[in-house]
Amino acid sequence: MTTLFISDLHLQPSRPELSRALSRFLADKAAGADALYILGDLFEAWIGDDDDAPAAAELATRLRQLSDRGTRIFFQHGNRDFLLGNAYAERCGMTLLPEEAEIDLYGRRALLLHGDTLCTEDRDYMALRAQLRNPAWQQALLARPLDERRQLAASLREQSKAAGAMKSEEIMDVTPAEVERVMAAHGVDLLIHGHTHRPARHPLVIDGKPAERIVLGDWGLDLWWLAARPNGALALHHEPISA
Ligand code: LP5
Repeated sequence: MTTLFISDLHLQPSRPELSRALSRFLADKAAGADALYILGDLFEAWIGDDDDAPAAAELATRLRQLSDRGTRIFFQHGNRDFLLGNAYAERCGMTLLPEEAEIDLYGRRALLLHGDTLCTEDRDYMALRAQLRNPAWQQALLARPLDERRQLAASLREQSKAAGAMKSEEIMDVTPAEVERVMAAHGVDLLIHGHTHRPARHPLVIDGKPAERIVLGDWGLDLWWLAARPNGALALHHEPISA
């Protein structure tokens, strides 16, 4: 019995090896797992559930197979795939999680986040995020033709890369006070998130008690996953992504 966590795969047509690595992961490591949690940025850019890209259809089939065999699959939005909706989630057999999701991990309460909301010092991003998550803006955007949405996503990526080159490493990492605040607010001693691409296990003290923040890794060179077992053991793993 095991529960697995992954995030920041950034699946994209120019990197087919990522999709192959995920297919192998689903068939081998995730087969028979109690649950698989995908904590956002599964896709490099998700422009709407009506996207006709064949890779998305193939992935839906593979996720659905895992779900049909009894592994519960949960998805939390990232800053690249916040437009992923119920239609695609249902095709995959996965349940959408809220932005801050508390779960019962074999008797221990854990908080799951994508991780971008922890970067509160990145004020330009926070302002952009408020606009991108506005439901009225999203509705209007999703009514636009697919090609137009693709172009907007590409343009946003370019602007984000240019902005990132001018930001310090500290600004793009989590704000420690925000980590403490959100963990204390949820009364948890375990936080699991992605987004920063800085995989690590950070011991903490929250409300005077030992706690931990686990950061999942992105699937750039290695595939990363966290495995949780019923006895409370947690292990952060990685393996090279083969061509
Ligand atoms: O993505 P990552 O990790 O490299 O950088 C993030 C923050 N950037 C983003 C933007 C995304 O990369 C854009 C991709 C979106 C794909 C899906 C789009 C679907 C909708 C559109 C098409 C249908 O999230 C980055 C953070 C970084 O994480 C670390 O936390 O710093 O934030 C920024 O770079 C934001 C900039 O600082 C400020 C904004 C510049 C762009 C302004 C464009 C305004 C146009 C608004 C139109 C809505």
